[in-house]
Amino acid sequence: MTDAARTPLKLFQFPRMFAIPNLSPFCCKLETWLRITRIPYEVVDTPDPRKGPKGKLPFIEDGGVPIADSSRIIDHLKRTRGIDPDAHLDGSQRAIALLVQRTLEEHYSFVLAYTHLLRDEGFRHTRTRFDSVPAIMRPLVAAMVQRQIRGLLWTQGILRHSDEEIVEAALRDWRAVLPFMSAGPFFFGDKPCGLDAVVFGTLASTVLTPIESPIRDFLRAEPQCLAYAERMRGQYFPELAHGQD
Ligand SMILES: N[C@@H](CCC(=O)N[C@@H](CS)C(=O)NCC(=O)O)C(=O)O
Repeated sequence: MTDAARTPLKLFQFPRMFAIPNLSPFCCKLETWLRITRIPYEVVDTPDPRKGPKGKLPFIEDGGVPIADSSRIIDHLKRTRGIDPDAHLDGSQRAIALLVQRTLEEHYSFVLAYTHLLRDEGFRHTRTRFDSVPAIMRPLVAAMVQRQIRGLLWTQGILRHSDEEIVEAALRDWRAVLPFMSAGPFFFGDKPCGLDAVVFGTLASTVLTPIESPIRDFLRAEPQCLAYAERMRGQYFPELAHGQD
């Protein structure tokens, strides 16, 4: 056994908010993947993403070595722990998994940043993440972070659209993804795989938080969707399952 396999790895992520593993879809994805694969870890609450080796969260330290980016971390753990929750997938499921992951991570996650961190309804709920900042500095830090997010979303392009257009684009993402979701218990049926961590990562933030949006309304009205999110939370994060959504 190597040193890395003996020491529990450290997972650096934003502190929890609401009754979900993490508001960040990438942090939620990685922690869910760790629970699916039963790899031991300890969480280090990290409000400031600049602490990460690539300036983003999540990141891990494995045997003292920092590794950034949820997908690279998962590849590293598959390799070093010899665990692969995707081993049972066939070629077509692997292709669907990648397309769904790209849709949710490379498009929908930007919508989440907009609805949860910029839109008034979202910011009303998420401004408490600045509570650890000294009161006198809080409005300044919150304004600075919002300015950065606005810059990121403007450069990415999403912020050049109206609120209605952003919502419509997000609904298109989910209308494309949902037909591939099985009746359960997991995305592809009886066994969990890495895609479940990705899908739960984005769904939890949308349907298991009190942040209202037309996207949340749409997804909560899709019967298999809310049941899936609640089932994933109940199975992998039973300690959160009795929270208020
Ligand atoms: N590709 C990265 C994305 C991580 C990411 O975008 N994290 C966001 C939170 S959801 C972050 O740390 N943002 C802070 C920043 O960009 O300053 C991954 O999969 O880990």
